[in-house]
Amino acid sequence: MGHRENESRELRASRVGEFERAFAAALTAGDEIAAETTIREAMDAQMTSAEIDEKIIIPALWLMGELWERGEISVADEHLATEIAMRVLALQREAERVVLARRGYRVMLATPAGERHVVALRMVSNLLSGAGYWIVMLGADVPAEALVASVRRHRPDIICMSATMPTVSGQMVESIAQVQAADPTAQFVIGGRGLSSQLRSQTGVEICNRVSEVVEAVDARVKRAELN
Ligand code: B12
Repeated sequence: MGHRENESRELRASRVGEFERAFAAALTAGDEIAAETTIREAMDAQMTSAEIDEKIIIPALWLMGELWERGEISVADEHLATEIAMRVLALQREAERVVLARRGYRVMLATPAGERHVVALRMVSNLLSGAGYWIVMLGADVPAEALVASVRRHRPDIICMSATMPTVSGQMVESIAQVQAADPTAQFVIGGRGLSSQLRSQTGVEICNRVSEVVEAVDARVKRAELN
């Protein structure tokens, strides 16, 4: 095993250890909010449900049992801790339900004609796919007509585009206009330093400043489309 790999394992193990200690402290204090916050952080750190169960919740419950045996906490404290642990399990189930619900939605990704910068688009793809969305990645340099044809074929719920070069902003405007002409309900989430102010006031278009905003933006657009 390489040095780097060893280091990242150690880092992960130390984070898991931190979650375990924080969760055990929350159970000992009967603090449901702190317990929930710790589990949300563990989920955000990409821990699976099995890892959260085995490495955080179960060890904390063992500790509660030991504290009770030693007479350091009352039976009521132990019951409260178990009740909090059960509520946290419901939280895990809810998070899984949200991921499964997103599987039913397709997000198409592309950059407009002339745009070859795709690092942001790849990050967006990873974030959306990790959140459960079904990705249709067209990649870089997609002309407006080709995008329209692909939208007709794959029927995405949302289209994400990125423009880094200010010179391609016009192409982005053109792509959005052509897709909206073919499907007036089309929804866009876009970003990139090349976007012009013209795009800021367009209907059906949401602008993000950071890749980390994309899941929330797509969630909101999908919900809005469902309500219409
Ligand atoms: C990597 C890179 C390349 C690579 C791209 C490889 C690839 N496969 O992507 C290559 C070498 C091919 C390249 C080529 C060129 N590049 Co270049 N490139 C870069 C570089 C170093 C990094 C860009 C990047 O990927 N950043 C990482 C992303 C994640 O960050 P970001 O773009 O800032 O995105 C943030 C937000 O805008 C937002 N965001 C962006 N898009 C989206 C989309 C959505 C949906 C969401 C939610 C958010 C979002 O999220 C990010 C923050 O969280 C930049 C340097 C720089 N300062 O940016 C130059 C840079 C962008 N390139 C530049 C230039 C000039 C070129 C070339 C013209 C060079 C040449 N003469 O050939 C060509 C043009 C190619 C083309 N037609 O597109 C200039 C652009 C200047 C300008 N404003 O016009 C820069 C700024 C370098 C510089 N300082 O001069 N480049």
